[in-house]
Amino acid sequence: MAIVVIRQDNKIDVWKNALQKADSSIKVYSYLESHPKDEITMAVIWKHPTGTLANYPNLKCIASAGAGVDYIFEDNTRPKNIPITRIVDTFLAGDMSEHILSVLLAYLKNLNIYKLDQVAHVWEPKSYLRIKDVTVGILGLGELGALTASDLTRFGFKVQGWSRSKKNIEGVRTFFGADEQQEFLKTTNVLVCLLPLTTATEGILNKELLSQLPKNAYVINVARGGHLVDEDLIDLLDSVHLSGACLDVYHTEPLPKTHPFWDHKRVHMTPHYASVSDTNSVIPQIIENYKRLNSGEKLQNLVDSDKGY
Ligand code: NDP
Ligand code: OXD
Repeated sequence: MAIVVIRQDNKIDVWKNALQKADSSIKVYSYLESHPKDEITMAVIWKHPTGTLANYPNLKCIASAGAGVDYIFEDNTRPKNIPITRIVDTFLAGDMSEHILSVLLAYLKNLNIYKLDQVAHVWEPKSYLRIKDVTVGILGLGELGALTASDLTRFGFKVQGWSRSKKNIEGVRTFFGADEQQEFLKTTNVLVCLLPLTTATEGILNKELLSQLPKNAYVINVARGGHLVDEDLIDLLDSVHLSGACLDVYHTEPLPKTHPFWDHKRVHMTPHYASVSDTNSVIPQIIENYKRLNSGEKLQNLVDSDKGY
């Protein structure tokens, strides 16, 4: 029994060492080194190369090193009948909430526009918005959306959220299902996407949906690039139906240099770094699941393969 870490970024040794340090009795390998494939029972992965999961005949669990699992379902060569777990973590949720608060304040007070003005040596005071006058609408009221929603109410924002099933969050107006989506959209000034990417949510941020937001609405996508129809966003920004957008995630990451978002004045970009799994905080839940796997106990933070999240 052993763990393999599979990821293509430069954090593979950080994860391998952190797992090893957390419990030195567990054998942990990087998929890049020579290792006994038939010993591997758990794969701790993040955006793995397609096909690599099929190399492990005794794999019993796929553990996503992040909250999202869309990239796992995209790999049709993955072993299908084993559990998938994901990260649920207070720092991951808190960091996302702080990111969204920062983006909101920059939007209200025109900070991104002033940065462009500064570069162009332009002195042009602009009217600003107040927190109390803005309704933030969050698509997805799960681990990240629910915390963000309640945090924002404490700062004085009016907050509403939309999810698949009905939620009760103090101070937050909640909507659910297709029937309640229209009312949610037409009363939202800043739309935040915190949905998982699934077959049901792919392309959800399209012209039809975004046009239902009031004129001058602002869009924040921190979920996945696949939620957004890029051309529809650009059309609605150019026709000034939307006042701007802040994006952290993209169809292709890194975003290709020729993509129109780079030079669009009303698109503000961050490089998929809104909220990142902190090994110190999340390794214990992975180790705990490894132990449960070995003792046959129910795993934590299981993904529902039928729902895709
Ligand atoms: P959760 O699974 O906890 O929550 C998902 C929410 O979306 C739930 O409220 C769920 O409804 C709702 N939802 C799912 N499908 C639908 C649907 N078809 N219609 C309406 N509502 C739906 O996810 P997290 O909050 O942990 O994470 C959300 C996403 O954030 C991740 O999947 C990931 O893509 C992204 N993320 C981005 C990061 C970044 O740095 N940019 C960092 C971490 C995550 P219900 O509760 O009723 O099931
Ligand atoms: C995640 C992410 O899903 O970082 O955790 O996007």
